[in-house]
Amino acid sequence: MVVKVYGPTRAACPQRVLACLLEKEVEFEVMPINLDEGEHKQPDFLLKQPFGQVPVIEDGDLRLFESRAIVRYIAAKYAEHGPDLLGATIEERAVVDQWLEVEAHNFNDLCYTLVLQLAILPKMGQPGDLALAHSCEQKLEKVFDVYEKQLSKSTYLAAEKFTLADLSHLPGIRYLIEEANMGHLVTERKKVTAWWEKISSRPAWKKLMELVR
Ligand SMILES: N[C@@H](CCC(=O)N[C@@H](CS)C(=O)NCC(=O)O)C(=O)O
Repeated sequence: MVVKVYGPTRAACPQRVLACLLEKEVEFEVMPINLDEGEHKQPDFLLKQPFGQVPVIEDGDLRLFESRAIVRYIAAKYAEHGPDLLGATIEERAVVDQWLEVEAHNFNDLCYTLVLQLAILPKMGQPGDLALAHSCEQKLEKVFDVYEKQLSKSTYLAAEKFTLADLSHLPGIRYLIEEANMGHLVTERKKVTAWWEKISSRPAWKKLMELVR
């Protein structure tokens, strides 16, 4: 059964889901949603995602939104395909969940605001708030300092192997480096640099980048 993914492939949250499907080698079909034209706020889309955001997936009778809930679902349902992204024991899964929560609550908002102010708004012809961007950058420095420490204890954030905790960071960090010119947050940290090089050179992520570009 082909999983339908609603959302533009250029947006970070759908990319989290697409990266997971590619890792797990699950067949999918992208159902394009034009954010610039506000398609995600139209009544028919709101029936799928009541908050008017992407992504949404449909897998048979199941319809699901929230990208991190979706990747957890895909990793569990398609456990027999591709690499294990969840952890093998209850304890390993708990640590993966912990770092997934860190990505969602400590990293994502700062990353999103920085990219919005430095890349997205200027592209739309609106000035970004540089003071807000600077404050987010300083806070993100601290988050990456924590990652640097963690990555000196384990090769990946939650384990010695790549998991959803790492995968979930891929879209946001790519935006920081390539769109917001914030690559120094990564390159100034040895372990974070080695980690980023490893996770962003995975075949699934490279394949997604080919689809997107
Ligand atoms: N927590 C949600 C966030 C979804 C989200 O913010 N999606 C963005 C694209 S990355 C979006 O739909 N933006 C348009 C909007 O919010 O109007 C998830 O992870 O799925």
